[in-house]
Amino acid sequence: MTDSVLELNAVVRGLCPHDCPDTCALLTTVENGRAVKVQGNPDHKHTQGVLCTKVSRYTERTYSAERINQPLKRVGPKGLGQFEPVTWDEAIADIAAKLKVIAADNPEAILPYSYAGTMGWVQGESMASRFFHKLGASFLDRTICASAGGEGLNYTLGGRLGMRAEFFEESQLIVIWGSNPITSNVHFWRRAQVAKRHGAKLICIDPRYSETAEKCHVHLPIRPGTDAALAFAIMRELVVHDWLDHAYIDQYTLGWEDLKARAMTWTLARAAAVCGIDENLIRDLAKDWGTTAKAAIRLNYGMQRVKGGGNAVRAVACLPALTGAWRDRAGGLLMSSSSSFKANKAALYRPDLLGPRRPRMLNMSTLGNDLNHPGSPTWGPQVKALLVYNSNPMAVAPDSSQVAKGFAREDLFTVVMEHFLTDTADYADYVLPATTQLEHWDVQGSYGHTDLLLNRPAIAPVGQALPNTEIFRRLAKAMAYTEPCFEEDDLSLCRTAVGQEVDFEVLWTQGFVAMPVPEAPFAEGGFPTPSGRCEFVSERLAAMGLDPLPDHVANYEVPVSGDPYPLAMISPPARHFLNSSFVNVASLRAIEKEPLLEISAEDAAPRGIASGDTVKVFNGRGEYHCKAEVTSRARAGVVNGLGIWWRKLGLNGTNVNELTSQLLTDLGRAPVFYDCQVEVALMEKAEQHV
Ligand SMILES: Nc1nc2c(c(=O)[nH]1)N[C@H]1C(S)=C(S)[C@@H](COP(=O)(O)OP(=O)(O)OC[C@H]3O[C@@H](n4cnc5c(=O)[nH]c(N)nc54)[C@H](O)[C@@H]3O)O[C@H]1N2
Ligand SMILES: Nc1nc2c(c(=O)[nH]1)N[C@H]1C(S)=C(S)[C@@H](COP(=O)(O)OP(=O)(O)OC[C@H]3O[C@@H](n4cnc5c(=O)[nH]c(N)nc54)[C@H](O)[C@@H]3O)O[C@H]1N2
Ligand code: SF4
Ligand SMILES: [Mo]
Repeated sequence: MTDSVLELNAVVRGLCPHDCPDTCALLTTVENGRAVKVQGNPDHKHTQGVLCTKVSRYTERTYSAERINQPLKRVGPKGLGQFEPVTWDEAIADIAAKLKVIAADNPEAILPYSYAGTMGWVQGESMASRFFHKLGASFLDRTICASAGGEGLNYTLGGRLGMRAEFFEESQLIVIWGSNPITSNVHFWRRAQVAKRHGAKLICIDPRYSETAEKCHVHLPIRPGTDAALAFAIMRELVVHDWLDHAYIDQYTLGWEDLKARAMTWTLARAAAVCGIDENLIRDLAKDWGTTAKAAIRLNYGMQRVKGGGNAVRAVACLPALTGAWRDRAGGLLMSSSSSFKANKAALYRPDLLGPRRPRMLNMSTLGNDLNHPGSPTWGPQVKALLVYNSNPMAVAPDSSQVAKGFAREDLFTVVMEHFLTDTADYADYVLPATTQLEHWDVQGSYGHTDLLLNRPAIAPVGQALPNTEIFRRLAKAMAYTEPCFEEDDLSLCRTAVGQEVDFEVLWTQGFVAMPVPEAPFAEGGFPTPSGRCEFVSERLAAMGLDPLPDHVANYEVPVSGDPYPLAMISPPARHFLNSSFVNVASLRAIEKEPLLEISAEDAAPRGIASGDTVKVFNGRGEYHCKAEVTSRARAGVVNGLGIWWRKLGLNGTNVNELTSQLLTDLGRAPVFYDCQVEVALMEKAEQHV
């Protein structure tokens, strides 16, 4: 088997690499060397032949006239996106020369910055990690999305593991908690629909009356950051009514007496006051959870982007063990399945190239502070070079005015590998054109199901684009790195990544392979925690000086009387964008129309705001201008700023992250995007139509 030659006419098997729990299997139809159609693979049970609207239009994105198709060098001021084309040789030689000078002084002044533009194991961190390990660059703590909840799961269940997606179809109760699957997990939503048709009750817990909440039987519109309070009140009801599975608790859990003592302080009235909802909603939810067989929770990351996000996930993750819901394959909880996969990280990333060096680690979620830090003996050197790939930090990182100030530093050397001239690319000294999924090899697991998939290139690279791997290979050569690992080709990297446990032949012929995970992972305990039990109490947390039990941890920013910023703002995903990806795809932007703030009638009226008016959303960190929509999607006291728009497409060149802070969560060092107080003021009335 060798690197297959691209065929002019074919249907090519691939996988969707975007940051989405569905990880679909793709079929790309190629005619005369051009991709004409991208569809879901009907043979893959999680994809079922269906893709979301975004990726169904992948050819529009791939062949967009705005694709960067040659290396670019900055010719104007930083941030204005003024570039001239250069050759690859020139760009690589100049970048390597600059990195050598910085590294000669201290390689930790160089910082990689990447996230999940592609989640592929090969175009993600393979050759890139090798390069940065050899260089001795600073490490990046990749916390921007899932680390608070991920840690919460690790301490409670022992890993990012849970129910298998397919068995939600058999559930009788599905609690959709901090998630809007119609937007962000559409293949799960299809399964929930199957369950609903079989009589299951669907309950949604979300401050926003989301597209999903609208389709569920019950909606609990809790205040942002109050999920743990709700979970504790449910626990108390379970105790009071003895809806507990005592045998499961005795055999397979740790610390119930302590947890119970804490839960008993959470009366319905106390929780209702904290969550800002009617106590009957909580009572009924507890009864449903305590008395329904095959009861399942689909927890998602929306509820952990607040100060107490890690604790909230810990509290919710205790619920299935209390009722023994894990005993049935259609009961339990799923937040992430990513621990089901065992990428061969040592072979892929080659940490041995570090030798004895142990570079400092900088948190991607505090990029604003990090870029503006002058350096110190304890913190380490000032950041002098930033290499960005698979991410758009100017749009997605919190506290953008600080990020922009950092990126604007004249003494910062910035390289951005991208498909498009994003907000971040506008600040680059060099922009390097990267291939898309249709143009390169990759292999990848999923965080919403348990299949591993292979991606074959369907078409030749557009313009002069190169895979991330090849860009790092060329940089390694220019830096005179001679280790053979810098020569490894992408197909070989796919094999390296997968390791020995997976039959590559099956992956090769079928395009996907199921991981050998049990149907009901914790039916008989077997939690991969130190005690082997579901750990209500965690000695690992106690050893770090933290509360060993989960607790309700209030938001950093809570409304107090006389507060200049009395409204809580959350900024969840827009349906037709994926974080800040796809915002520049014209047909998708046409559906999302323009940056929008959802506001309740109660909050709009006293401010003189009507739908269509232009408003200013502001706090001590900055301001963001957008259109208002007065809607029941927003509850009183909470406004919803949807999607991550490109700043340059916003009314005043900012987006919601102009308002979010660089504070971090209780566990996992993650950002608190949905723990953010603002005020909203009318700027301009919409034109009156008569
Ligand atoms: N179309 C689309 N799909 C996406 C994305 C996208 O941008 N667009 N993003 C992808 C990424 S990166 C991720 S991480 C995943 C997961 O994405 P998530 O971050 O889980 O996003 P959603 O599924 O929209 O669910 C978030 C929901 O949580 C609600 N929420 C906000 N604060 C709270 C709270 O304090 N408590 C509770 N209970 N709910 C709260 C929001 O109103 C929202 O409806 O989705 C992925 N899928
Ligand atoms: N206010 C607010 N902010 C948020 C969130 C929120 O809910 N609210 N969500 C947060 C979450 S969950 C996440 S995961 C982060 C996401 O943050 P990011 O991971 O930065 O995601 P994207 O904004 O999609 O940007 C990814 C970029 O990678 C590029 N890309 C894609 N494939 C490739 C490739 O193969 N090679 C190269 N070189 N580039 C590629 C795309 O063109 C795109 O510009 O944002 C976070 N920011
Ligand atoms: S973004 Fe999600 S739903 Fe859409 S094709 Fe990719 S994996 Fe599937
Ligand atoms: Mo994410």
